[in-house]
Amino acid sequence: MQGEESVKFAHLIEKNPIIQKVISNVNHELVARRGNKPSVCKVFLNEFTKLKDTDEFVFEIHKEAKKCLPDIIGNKVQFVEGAGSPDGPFIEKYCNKRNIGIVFSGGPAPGGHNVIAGFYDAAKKANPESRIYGFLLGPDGIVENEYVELTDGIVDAYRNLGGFGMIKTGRAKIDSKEKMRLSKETCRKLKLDALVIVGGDDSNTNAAFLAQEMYKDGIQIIGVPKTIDGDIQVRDSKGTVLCAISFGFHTAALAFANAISNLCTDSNSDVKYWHICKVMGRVASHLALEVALQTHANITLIGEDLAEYTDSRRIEKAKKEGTPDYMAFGVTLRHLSRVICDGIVRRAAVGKNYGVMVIPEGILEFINEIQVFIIKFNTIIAQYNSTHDTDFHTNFPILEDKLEYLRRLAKTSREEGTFTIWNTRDDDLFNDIPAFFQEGLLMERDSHGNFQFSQVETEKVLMGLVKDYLNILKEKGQYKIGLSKVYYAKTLEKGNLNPDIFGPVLFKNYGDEFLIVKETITSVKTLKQALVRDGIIQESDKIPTEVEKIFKKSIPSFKTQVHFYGYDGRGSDPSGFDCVYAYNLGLTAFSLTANGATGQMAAIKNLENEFEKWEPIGIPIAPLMHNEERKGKLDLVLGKTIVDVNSPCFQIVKALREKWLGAVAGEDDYRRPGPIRFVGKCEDDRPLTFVLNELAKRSLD
Ligand code: FBP
Repeated sequence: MQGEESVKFAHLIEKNPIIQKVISNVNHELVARRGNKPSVCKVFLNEFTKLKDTDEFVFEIHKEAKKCLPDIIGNKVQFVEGAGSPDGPFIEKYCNKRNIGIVFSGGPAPGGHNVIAGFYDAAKKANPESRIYGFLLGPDGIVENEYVELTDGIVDAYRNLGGFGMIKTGRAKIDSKEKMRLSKETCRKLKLDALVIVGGDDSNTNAAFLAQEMYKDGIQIIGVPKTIDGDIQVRDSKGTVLCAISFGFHTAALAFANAISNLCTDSNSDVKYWHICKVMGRVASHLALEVALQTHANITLIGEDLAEYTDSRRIEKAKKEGTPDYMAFGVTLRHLSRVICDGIVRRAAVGKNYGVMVIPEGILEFINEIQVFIIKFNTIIAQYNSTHDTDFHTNFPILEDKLEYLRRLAKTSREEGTFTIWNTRDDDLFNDIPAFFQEGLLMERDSHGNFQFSQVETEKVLMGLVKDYLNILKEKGQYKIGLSKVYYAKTLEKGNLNPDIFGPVLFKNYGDEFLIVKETITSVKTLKQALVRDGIIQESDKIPTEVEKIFKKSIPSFKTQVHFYGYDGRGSDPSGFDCVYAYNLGLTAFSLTANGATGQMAAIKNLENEFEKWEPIGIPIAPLMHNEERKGKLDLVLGKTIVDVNSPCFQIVKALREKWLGAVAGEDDYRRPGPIRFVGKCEDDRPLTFVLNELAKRSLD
């Protein structure tokens, strides 16, 4: 029931066009975005484009890829070139009336709508009669023949806008004979000439298998590299970069960086919290690395860096003893928590008991003991499913059931004495882990067999250990807040006390800019003992109020605020870079289609350089594939690219780590990336990670 007031205001809205404009969802930003025309690569200024195969780039071909994808394994890298003044047959073929399907697959990534817009514009320009079908809700739309025919109205409404709202997305995989049969049926019903799959590594893997399967039917399959994770990067076997990054990465990183930069400002103002920011990126830490460069947060963990860690003391000891020590390689959760605590304690010592820490979502993948658990569970679950021809997660729906099954495995291993994948030691170690984390590790994998890191509260696990260790350090008197010498002197002088008399008794570094209370002074009681022992006060005296105040100020309390940056960045409106990049990917995908390619992925070479140097290309997907463990067995997939710890951009971050930690007196080195812009130039109008790689390459060459 509408109240009288609501009716009154409903009338007001109805009658007042200015109010209507203010509350309309079509605001200035939306109109400007929709009206923005992304720049196109020079080659697309030609009326027609053609493809030129090149042998310049070579790949190491996996024998399984050769066996499974025979019709597309011989594909070459293709440059998109202007077709000049082509002959009649070329024009006829190029401008053929086509039916083409397009689908989003996997998580949203900013720029997706521009891929469709670029593709749609090019297809309609070649032949306005061509029909473009958008399959709904991801690959399931192909299997179930659920689609919408795209029109100017639909496409125009989403130009330069974030999300995948136009046709939605889904994570299904066309991985069974039945799904393949149904997909072919859809293609037949719609008389499709081609299908464009806009997706990540797994979706492009799927694209290669579809290309092979539909090769004889003459249906072309083209992939487009999408994912905010930034883990689709293509190099040939000589290391030449063919695709520096997928679209969506830049915007997501900027969105995270902007929010995290605001936390740096808050933390530095309110000086009481450590902000713990988990950022998306299923496995690779590319997003965290870019955020580090964008914000200069105090601590940024990079998973790939942790995996490289070697404990030189342990290695030395093992060498002397003549026994290998496998635990000397890679970081354990406990060790990592110690490294984090070291940073926190050092900042506190200069009065900064606050800061900002960035944790990549996939960090667990790089932690020794967790990686072992993940691999073991993948195998155990796969073995269970194939032996019992049923589903592990359906049969053991709750954690207790799963743990009971593991206990039984450990018991069998103990009683039968044979080596099995799960023994008593594994069981004991696993039982030391908090229940919520056990549940996370045993969770169902996604349709592609990936561990779902976004569902696990990684930061909770890590910060639990950090808090425990900080408490130990606090009890030992090693975690203290450093107090400025000036503040100390002023406080004591207010009580008519001589700072130089109390200073040497209270502090271990009296004379420094930031004073740290001695480790032995951890309570009011030990404070009094120290003062009495040095003859500053008598046993019967009270501790002077100002001295007690100084002591209390030195006692830290570790307060955190935890944030997760993922879905918000994925849903952001695209940056100028992603608007232009994605639109040109759409144009490239059409050029590949119009020129008869299949099993190719649209890409832009030289993305790390100025726009004028961008070169649209087609990359063969099959030669990029290799075998990887998925759901406990080896599968042929397109490999993910993780952070290269030898890359200049990582080395630059490493070189600046100490500066950004800011464990020295003075202001922190925080950087303000600012909000996402879709037009205009600035230094971060491309991802800083590859700008730095390129700049370093140029100056080191
Ligand atoms: P894609 O690889 O499909 O682009 O998705 C990436 C991602 O956003 C990861 O960063 C994250 O771990 C995952 O998707 C989250 O998955 P979901 O959307 O199923 O929660």
